[in-house]
Formats: sequence, C-alpha cells, structure tokens
Amino acid sequence: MNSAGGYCLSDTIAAEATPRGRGGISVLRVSGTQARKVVSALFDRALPEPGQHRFGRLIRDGNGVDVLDEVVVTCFGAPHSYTGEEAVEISTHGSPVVVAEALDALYAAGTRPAGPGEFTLRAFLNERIDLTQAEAVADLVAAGSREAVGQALRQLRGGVGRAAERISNHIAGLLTQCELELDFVEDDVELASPVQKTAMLESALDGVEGMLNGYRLSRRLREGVKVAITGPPNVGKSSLFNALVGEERAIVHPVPGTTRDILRAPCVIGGITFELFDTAGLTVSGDDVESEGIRRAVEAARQAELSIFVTSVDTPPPEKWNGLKDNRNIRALNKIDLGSPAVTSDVIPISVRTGEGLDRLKSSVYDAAASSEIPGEATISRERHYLAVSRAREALLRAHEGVSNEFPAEMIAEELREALGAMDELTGKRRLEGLLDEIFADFCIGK
Ligand SMILES: Nc1nc2c(ncn2[C@@H]2O[C@H](COP(=O)(O)OP(=O)(O)OP(=O)(O)O)[C@@H](O)[C@H]2O)c(=O)[nH]1
Ligand SMILES: [Mg+2]
Repeated sequence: MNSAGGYCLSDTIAAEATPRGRGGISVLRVSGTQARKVVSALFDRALPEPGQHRFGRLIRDGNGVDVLDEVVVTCFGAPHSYTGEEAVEISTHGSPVVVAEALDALYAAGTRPAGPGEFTLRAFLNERIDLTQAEAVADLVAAGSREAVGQALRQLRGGVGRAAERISNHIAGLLTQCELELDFVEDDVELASPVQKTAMLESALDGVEGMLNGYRLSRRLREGVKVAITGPPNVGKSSLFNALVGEERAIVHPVPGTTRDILRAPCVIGGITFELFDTAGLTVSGDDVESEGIRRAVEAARQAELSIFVTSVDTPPPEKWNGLKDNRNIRALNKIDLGSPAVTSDVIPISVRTGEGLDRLKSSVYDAAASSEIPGEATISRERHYLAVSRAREALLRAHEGVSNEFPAEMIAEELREALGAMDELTGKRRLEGLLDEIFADFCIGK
C-alpha cells in the first residue's frame, strides 16, 4: 500500500516531535527509507548504528558550511523503530530558530513535512501497533489525570487487541465448524455438538461483555464523573461548589433561591476528574423561573453519576426529595460552625466557611467514584470501540439463539461472520472508509 489517510507512504517524512517553542531540547523525527541518507548529509560525523546515538554538528552545505547546531543523533533500524521504518531522531537545542533551520535543511535534503499523526499512522500500517494502540497514543498525549494515563497505557500495551484476538479465535473456530457442516451436509456429519457450540459462543460473549462493561468505567475516567450538588435553598450548595472547584465561580448569597441556572466546572479529587454541577435549591414554592431551575436540578441529579445532597444546620431537615436516586447520594450537613447537632453516620458534617469536614466529603466522593471494579487490560475507551463490540455482541446473541433453536448452519455462519467483521473493525484489520482520516486528524504533527 502506497498511500493512506491522504499521505504518500513511500516518502521520507520529518517533523518536530516536541512542542513548538523554547526549551532545553527539541527533537526532530525523520522516518522513511531515506532517513539515514538524508541525515548523514547534514551531520558532520558518521551516523551511529541503529540503536545508538552520537554527538556531532548539524551542518548545512551551501556557500561554505553553516553549522546549524550541536546535536545528538539517535538511529533506529527498521522494523525496530516507532514507525517500523528506518528512522532518525535529532535532538537540537530547544530554539525555534534552530528547529526551523534544521527542518528546512531536512526538507531540502529529501524529506517532506509529516502530517498530523503520520508517524503513528505508519506504525499502524506497518503493523507495529493495531488501531486501538494508535488511538491510545493520542489518548495518552491528551490524558489529564493519572487514571486517564493508566487507561491509555493499558490500551497502548495492546490488551484490547489481544482480547479481541481471543474472542475472534473463539468465533472463527465456531465458524469453521459451521462451514464444515455445510460442506458435509449430505453426509450428515455433525462435527461439534450444540452444547460445544454453545460453550464456544458463551466464551466469545463473555469476552465482549467484559469489554462493554469496562467501557462505561473508562469513559468516566476520560470525561469526568458527573456530580450534582443538590439540596434545599440556602444551605450552601454554591459555596460548596466554589470550595471544591477552587474558585469563586457561583454566586453565593444569603437570599434563598440565588442559583437558578445550572453551573458546571471540572475538579480533580485524588487523580479522578469530576464534573461538578451546582443546581437550584429544591423547594416546592417559588416562581416560574425557580420552578424551571428546580426541574433542571432534578434532571441534573438524575443524569449525574453521583449527587451530594446538602442540608444545613440552620434549615429544617428536608423530607426526602422525590425524584432523586438515594443510592447515589452522598449526604452532607453544612454550616456546623453554627452548632453541630448529632448526625447519623451516613451524613457528613461540614462547614464550607471553616473548611471542616471537606476532606472527608472529598474522600467519600472519590470512594463512590473509584469503583471496586478496576478497569482491566482489555478495557475499550472510545465510542467507536463500543459500537463495534456491541455489534459483535448482537450478532453473537443471534447466533446463540440460532444454535439453541437448531437453525441452519448457514444462518449461524452469517452471524458469526458479522461478529468477526465487527471485531476486525475494532482492531483495524478491517478498515472502514474515512476511519483512518478521522482517527489521525486528532493527532498533533510529530506524533
Ligand atoms: N455559617 C455558615 N454559612 C455558610 C456556610 N456555607 C455557606 N454559608 C452561607 O449560606 C448562604 C447561602 O449560601 P449559598 O452557597 O448561596 O447557598 P445555596 O445552597 O447555593 O443557595 P441557593 O442557590 O439559593 O439554593 C450564604 O450567605 C453563605 O455565605 C457555612 O459553612 N457556614
Ligand atoms: Mg446557590
């Protein structure tokens, strides 16, 4: 294959791999069949062997020799480089002028600028990594928390691809059985009993279900766990919101009914990213605007993964608020600086004013979110993965039904092929039109 994602793959490409700007060093990446040849023309010493590095001067041969910079050159031999191609990395001083001149010299010597994600695209096309690993590279670079980094690293190590392969092997084994049965239909040879077939299908189904279950958790890690702060008016919800977010985002006021629109802001607790929602105080009386605010508050609490239900020492204890899911509520009693009544153990006494109890509240929020279920090696992380695996699951369920009802082998084989195709889409063995463009468009240049 010579072109993919709009790129000509036989070209040798070059780009800065470090972010633009001034710094200690900048790294330029060169990859392709001409990588060594191009760089050796610009380096004043012999290039090191693959896997080695060498200090020297980067030079430009014009009218007289210009020294562009003193650099360290690292060589990688195919297929043991990031891209799987012959590759060279040049570490220059972190000067935008040096980088611009060095890149110009590389382009003049026979490379072209790499497009966004083109190094990773080549790694995929050269089968160094599968598509889920390529996506993990982008996720790792974009990760905003330890958990998101962990998820991206697990995916980068190829856990999803290996699990997909195990599942595909089960499906392919069964498909072979069905196809054999079709070939020997006259001989009436039964090669696998329905019980054996069901067992193979169930192994495959277990695998896909594990992947789908992990998805929800990993999506939370990527996008932030939604936490709604709810409760009666004037108990200090907006004050708590501001305290958790770490800045004065919401208006705090002694008059009840201050908050009407929902405010949202991210906050990180113990490495998990949360998305906090401040909502209108829940009350039965009030004008139309307030009622609309309350409707939205209840809706936000419904949609959130967690809610912190706040009451306060100076307001009458609320009756249970209909419409809020109790099991996902963390209950806090605010303003204990005004006096601290005895509370049951499921209520966390806090004072936003003095800061008392806030650490305990934060650890409850963290504990409630950090599910006991640790995301496994095979956790999928993107909508694209979820859709492909869901399709595989649907097809496997239909095949399961087919086996139970002794449907013709051809019908079952058809479902199994559909399931296999869906698994191949997950890993990129089967490529849908435009998919690579879409995935690699998210990458930065130099990755
Ligand atoms: N004494 C004391 N007052 C507090 C505390 N937290 C908040 N308040 C005060 O309680 C009043 C209401 O605070 P808000 O944060 O606006 O309360 P709210 O729940 O968002 O109110 P609504 O948006 O009207 O529903 C303000 O005057 C705050 O200063 C606290 O821990 N102790
Ligand atoms: Mg408020």
